Amino acid sequence: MSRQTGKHPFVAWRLQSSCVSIETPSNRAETWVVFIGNDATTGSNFDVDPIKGPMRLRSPLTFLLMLPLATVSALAQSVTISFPGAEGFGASASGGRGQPVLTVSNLQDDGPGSFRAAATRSNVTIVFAVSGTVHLKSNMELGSDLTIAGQTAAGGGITIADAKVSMTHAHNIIIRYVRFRGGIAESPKVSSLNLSDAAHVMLDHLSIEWGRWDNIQTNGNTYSTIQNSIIGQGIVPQRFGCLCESDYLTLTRNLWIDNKSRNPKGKGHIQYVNNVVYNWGVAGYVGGHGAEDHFADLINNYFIAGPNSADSFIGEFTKTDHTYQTGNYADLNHNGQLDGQLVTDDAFEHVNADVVPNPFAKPEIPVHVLPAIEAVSLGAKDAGDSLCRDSVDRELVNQLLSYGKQGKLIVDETELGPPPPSSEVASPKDSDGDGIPDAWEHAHHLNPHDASDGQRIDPKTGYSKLETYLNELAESKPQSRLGSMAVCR
Ligand SMILES: [Ca+2]
Ligand SMILES: [Ca+2]
Ligand SMILES: [Ca+2]
Repeated sequence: MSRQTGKHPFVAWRLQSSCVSIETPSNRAETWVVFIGNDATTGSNFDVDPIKGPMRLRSPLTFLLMLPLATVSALAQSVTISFPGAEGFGASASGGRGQPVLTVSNLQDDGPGSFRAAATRSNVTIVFAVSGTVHLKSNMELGSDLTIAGQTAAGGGITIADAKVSMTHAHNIIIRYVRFRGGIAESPKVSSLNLSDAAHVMLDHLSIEWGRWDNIQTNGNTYSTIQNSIIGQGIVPQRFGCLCESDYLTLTRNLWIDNKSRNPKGKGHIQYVNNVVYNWGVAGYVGGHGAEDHFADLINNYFIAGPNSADSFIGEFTKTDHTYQTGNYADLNHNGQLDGQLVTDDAFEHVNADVVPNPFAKPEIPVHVLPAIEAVSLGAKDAGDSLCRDSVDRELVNQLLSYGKQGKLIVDETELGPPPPSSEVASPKDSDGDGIPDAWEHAHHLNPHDASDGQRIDPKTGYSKLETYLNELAESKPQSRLGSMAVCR
């Protein structure tokens, strides 16, 4: 048996490993990879689930795992993160990677070329050749193994309005740069976006507003992330942010604004990092306050009271809310300056939380943690559909930056005046319909008359050619990165 030792580039799981060449009884040489289960950061040990990635072992013993190289390659693909910048429990979602493309070409409620006809399918990536607002006539359910690439909507981007979008029992979904605004036209007691009973969902740069009960509901959700999003301006009858009842949900770098409460209400296992909460009404972050055990890590968040805010930036905890907190700030003085105070464990004990010394959450793809004050400036620049902030989102960010002076809980969106005008711009030409414009295909040595090349996975990155294009689009917002709030695609 020959032996070769060296580090395998499979670093996503931060496992030490070696390659070993073994001569099998059939004299067919196979290369195997040995994993040694020492996590470099925590000293903990993992086992390996091909869907969820490494799972924490209860045993402190180091373990050995041998897998054929071909199997390891397949596993390595399964942990390619959703896109650069994806973090937390949902960041291994692959959506419609490598699957065919469907193009939304009109703003109709249903029928060929509509959002509904495309997004209710599974095993697809959805791109937009149209921008503006889709007025849904009824609630809709998304498919599985699905990517919705809102960054492809030119001009003012895409808004889904007037009804609830759900993903009940769906799995493996990526959605980026879309506005979901149910509005007063939707049924009472529903949300704008519903992740209930869905698994492996990655939501990024969404604007989720005007939900009639909560803006978002996640009951029964597992292994998901909501990041870089605006969750705000809930409307009657309840006007709440999120009933986030999930096992392993990461909420990071979101702006929660003008919600009467539940920013969110956290039940299950909630990782809550670098969020900014502005102008809550009754309460900011709300505990699970149920008989069952709940776990939450609140790390480096900033709570800023606005005109409608009581002092209760946290509330409704019980001793079943096992809560780790560090680096959180609360600014309750409404003085137009960002000058919050560091939140102490005593503040959480005062509202009856069970303060614990260590965080529970160690997702496979960790969350990059910023100081709380940097989360505020980043949220102001980048939260929501920041490729094009419309007048609604610009107003919300202006309220945040008044640091206590401006903000309003609304009854419903009709009091805001006419809806924001949609800025419609023609999409670039995509002759073969693979989601990649001809010009980009030419520049990257693809064939603008061959739809199959967009689905091809680049072994160097783990992303399809289409995803490489989509990731580039999402990163191409130089003005918003510089702080402008009115940038359009
Ligand atoms: Ca202040
Ligand atoms: Ca193309
Ligand atoms: Ca092509």
